[in-house]
Amino acid sequence: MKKLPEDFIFGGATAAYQAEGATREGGKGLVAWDTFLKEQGRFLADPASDFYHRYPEDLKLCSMFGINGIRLSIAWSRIFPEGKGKVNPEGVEFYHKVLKEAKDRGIKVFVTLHHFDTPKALFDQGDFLNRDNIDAFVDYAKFCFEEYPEVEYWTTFNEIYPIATNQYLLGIFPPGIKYDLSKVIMCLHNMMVAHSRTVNLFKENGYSGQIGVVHSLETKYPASDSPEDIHAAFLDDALSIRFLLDATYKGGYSKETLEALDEICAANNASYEFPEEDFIEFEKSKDRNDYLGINHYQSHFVKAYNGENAIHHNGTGDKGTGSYKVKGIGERIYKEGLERTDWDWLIYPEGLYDLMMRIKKDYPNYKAIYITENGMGYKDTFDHGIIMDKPRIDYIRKYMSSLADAIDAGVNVKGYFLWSLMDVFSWSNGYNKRYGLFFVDFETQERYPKESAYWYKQLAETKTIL
Ligand code: BGP
Repeated sequence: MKKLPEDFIFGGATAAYQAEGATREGGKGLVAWDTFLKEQGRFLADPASDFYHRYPEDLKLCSMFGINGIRLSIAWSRIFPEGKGKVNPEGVEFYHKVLKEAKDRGIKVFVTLHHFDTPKALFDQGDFLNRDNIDAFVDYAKFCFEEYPEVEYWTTFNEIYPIATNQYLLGIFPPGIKYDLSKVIMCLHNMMVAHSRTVNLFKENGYSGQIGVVHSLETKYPASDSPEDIHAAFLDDALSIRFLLDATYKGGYSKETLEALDEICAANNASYEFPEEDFIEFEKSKDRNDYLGINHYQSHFVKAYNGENAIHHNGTGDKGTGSYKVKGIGERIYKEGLERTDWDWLIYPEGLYDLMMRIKKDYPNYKAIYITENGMGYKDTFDHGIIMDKPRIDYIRKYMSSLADAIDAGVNVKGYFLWSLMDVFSWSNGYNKRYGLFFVDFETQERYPKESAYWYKQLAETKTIL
């Protein structure tokens, strides 16, 4: 039995494009995903879970199930359909209404400004590889800070690393480019500059509330004790974790991080150039982040790999079909005896504990941590309105227990947001990978609490992990 603090947030997470649906309603501008998904022909982001029309019902469910926090994102293209310039009043009003409904119910809201959905007009100009779009993002953020003083917690970006790699390494996000490490690195860096400039603006203009960033941090372990595997895990970690945490908290990249980057670039015929002035922004923002949001679902065991790039994304839930081998970095392997989901995501709760202890040690200016996403994609079965999702409950229990251990060991963790509040649309997997506490029948849009929702309610009420 483990206890969580009295003022802990037991939240649920969502994102605009995955929950709202209504992609062509209310004056919303296009995002790159709209055309990308249409071309692929597998699934679309409409209707998703129709949060655009059903947010009062979803927030009511939060209240009924003890959920005292929600993470949501503003769709940039609802506010500025073209990314900049003309404002869409209907989009602006929509988020005022959502925020009011949550406030009336006493639910704390964490608002993300960018969750994978750059407006198409800007995306087509190179997304964050184009530095003009850094200015556009900062302007959009400023507009939101002034328009929505009711927001208490702002997040600049959701998951910069998956954006960069899914867009330019795996090719599963638009524009669908594979194995271009130069683009990966420049996208990571430019988005960190956009984050840093936004934080500096927020603090220098004295807006009320808190601001932070959400990073996807998945712990890396060597597959064996061999020096080659240890080095492979170091390289994978350097690109996916150290690079971003250094930029967030150290005012620049450490020597080890840059050496790793150079080694990865040499193997991949890649290069990078970081303008000097960016480090002035990093230096100013490094102690201004009020919190770090961590999205953590899994860990990776990494083995040395010298072959050609070979990645296969398991986006269908056929267990064992995923593979990840990157030249000059390593191969992520399945470790015997460790559980994984149907989408090949390793279940390893120790990874969350190790990650948090490392942040406390290596980035002591982190101030506070929120677990902003964690959860289990699962093929739920629906039996006359009853959804028994025991594997999901076990998953949450184990990860929550790791989190409680980290708190006991002195890490300042203040809340947890389960991905996801209700079943939503999944970017590269569609609708059969469900994560919600509430089952959504995507035909009728009816919501049904799963067994996990009752379990989570008890957890939120007792603050005790049984
Ligand atoms: C994170 C994203 C979410 C969500 C989640 C689950 O990377 O921030 O938007 O989708 O992962 O991932 P998936 O839907 O691919 O299973």
